Amino acid sequence: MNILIIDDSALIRALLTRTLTPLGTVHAPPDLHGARDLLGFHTGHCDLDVVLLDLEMPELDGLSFLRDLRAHPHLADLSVVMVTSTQETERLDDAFTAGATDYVTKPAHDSVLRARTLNAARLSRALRAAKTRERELAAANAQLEQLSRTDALTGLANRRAFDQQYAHTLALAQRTGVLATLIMVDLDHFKRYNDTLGHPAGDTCLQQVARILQASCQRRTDLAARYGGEEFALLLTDTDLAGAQQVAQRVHSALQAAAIPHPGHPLGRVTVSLGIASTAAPDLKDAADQALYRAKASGRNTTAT
Ligand code: GH3
Ligand code: MG
Ligand code: MG
Ligand code: MG
Ligand code: MG
Repeated sequence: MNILIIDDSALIRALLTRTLTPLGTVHAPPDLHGARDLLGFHTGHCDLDVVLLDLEMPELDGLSFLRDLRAHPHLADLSVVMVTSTQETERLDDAFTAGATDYVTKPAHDSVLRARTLNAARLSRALRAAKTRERELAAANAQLEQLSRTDALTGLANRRAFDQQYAHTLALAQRTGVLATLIMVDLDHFKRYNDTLGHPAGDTCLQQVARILQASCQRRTDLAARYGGEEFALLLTDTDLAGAQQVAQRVHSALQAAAIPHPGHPLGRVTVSLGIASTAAPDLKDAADQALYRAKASGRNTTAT
């Protein structure tokens, strides 16, 4: 346990130190500079569990020092026990208002002083532990939330995340008239890819294609998602048909450059078919599916609208 004693009297510092040393490490700096350093006024870091603070000090009153201390967010949960003489007790109202945890009157019984100090330190530690747990829980929840929206194989947004964004985008388009465009992407002859190279190779191929799709969506408002199986969806907010055509062309070009070998494909490499629809269509998803079907029917490795 780490205890800080702040008192202008060297004699009191020595007496308190002697009494409290059985509890842990006692720091009793001779001036307030030393106290501020141990409290981390400048660094924002503090290892103390409890402070014993003299109410009456000539340089800076204990009450003012307490207010300074409480103004530092990292010290919000640090217990401060006021050390007062009996005739100062009417000032305790102010001390508690300023954030004092407890008080002892001078001269204090050793056992009372130790018990009060120990309890105050335990309170600091309990509050600190609760905050840490709270932070860890929040981080774990954020991680879970992220996982629940992510496709495990490709790292893209999953179907669930897509459905949410799709509903939001459509609602926004209807309310504000902002144009949204959906591109459905399907790998060509992918069953043959698995059949000739094996399912694990197929998985790797899906990861490669996912990276290309992600890279082809350059705006922060674009969403590249794995819709299911070997089918992907690119949801482009505030994008017209011409903009979507650009994205589609980027996808075809990047796949051509990547030249992922596909032995069962007439072109010998992995290609995709794309279907584009914009919010002018009555049902965006159906319209994009129909466009994709036309792209497949017209020979694959192409884009239809
Ligand atoms: P088309 O050009 O008409 O789209 O033909 P296709 O073979 O790509 O279409 P089909 O729907 O017949 O087959 C899709 C294939 O995608 C079959 C399935 O095994 C494969 N597939 C779907 N999900 C995964 C996956 O997660 N990993 C792997 N390796 N393959 C997958
Ligand atoms: Mg004093
Ligand atoms: Mg199919
Ligand atoms: Mg396919
Ligand atoms: Mg398919």
